[in-house]
Amino acid sequence: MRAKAFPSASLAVAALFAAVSLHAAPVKIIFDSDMITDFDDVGALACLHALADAGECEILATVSSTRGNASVGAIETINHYYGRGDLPVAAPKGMGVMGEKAGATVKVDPSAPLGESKGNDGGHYKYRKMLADYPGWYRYADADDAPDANEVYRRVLAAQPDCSVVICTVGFLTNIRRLLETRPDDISALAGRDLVAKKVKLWVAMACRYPSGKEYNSKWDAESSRIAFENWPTPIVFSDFEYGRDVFAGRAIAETPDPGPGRNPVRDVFAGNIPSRAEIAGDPAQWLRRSFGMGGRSAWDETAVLAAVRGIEPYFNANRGTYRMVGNDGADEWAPCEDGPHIRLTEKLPKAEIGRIIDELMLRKPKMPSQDVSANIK
Ligand SMILES: [Ca+2]
Repeated sequence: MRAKAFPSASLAVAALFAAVSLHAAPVKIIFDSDMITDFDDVGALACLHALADAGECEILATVSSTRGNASVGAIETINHYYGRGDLPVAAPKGMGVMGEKAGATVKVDPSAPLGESKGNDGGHYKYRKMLADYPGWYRYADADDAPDANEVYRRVLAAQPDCSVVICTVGFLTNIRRLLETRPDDISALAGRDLVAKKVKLWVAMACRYPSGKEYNSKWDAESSRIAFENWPTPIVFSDFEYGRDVFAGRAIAETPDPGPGRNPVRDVFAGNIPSRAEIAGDPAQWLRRSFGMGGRSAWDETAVLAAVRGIEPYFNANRGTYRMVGNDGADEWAPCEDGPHIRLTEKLPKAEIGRIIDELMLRKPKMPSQDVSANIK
């Protein structure tokens, strides 16, 4: 299925800048996330909802790129908090990362005690805990029970105007690969790549590592990453590992007064997973290696949401080239090229200011509180 990325990269990217710089209408977004271990995904989805509350975007679907047990339920819980509990959700079928960490080959045993020495649920603990703390806020306790991401992607895309949808991935590329490989069906007479070419105007991906190396999202399903990057028919904007690693966010919401159990899942995750200021002050270099700073957690995924909704111009410099997977062990490589199909984001606005913008979005109260929250707890 290998194909040239698109016929006129320069024209397409020029159009991209115009399109994302001058939004007259809310940006139509599909959000694709891996709520399996790390938690910048939670910040990213919170930012997306805040931007939707402000009328800057319209969220079309929120899908999981993993089969990790609580991955879909966590997305639903955050959607519910923002009054959008009815958004389409989905997960990959037949393949995809699962378990308590990206390298796991089996799913977490649902009967495993929650957080018992964190041994049974590993990095997935925070998401299993979210589902335990917010009963009644989600439909799918196991991602494998959720609809097929192929069906949701195809149904959502088919219903949208041509060249109108922005896809923002902040996890693995499993769903993107599977979508490209879909065949014509009852939803659309177009095969996956043709449907994407017709309906999608841009893919913004938190993925890859500059100038070369391995990055979590692109390496754990490397075959899907390779197929997705090589065959995607629109420009791709990358917020890569090196850009987001020293953008920090999340301490602001973590340090807000505790509203009590079961009231704010976004605050819960950041309050429960960010080291204290004193801990970081004691050994900032060690915490930086673990992707924490005084401002909170590295905000890789939140930066992708900013670029997807508000565009490149206000915040980032753009470098043209091509990201591609090399070899079979999940490594990637950036090749600069002035008419390349990809854009890599680099610092324009100081990163500390990007962190403050993200924090401000995460701190916003939902515009549409989901009724009396307690009334939804079964
Ligand atoms: Ca992620």
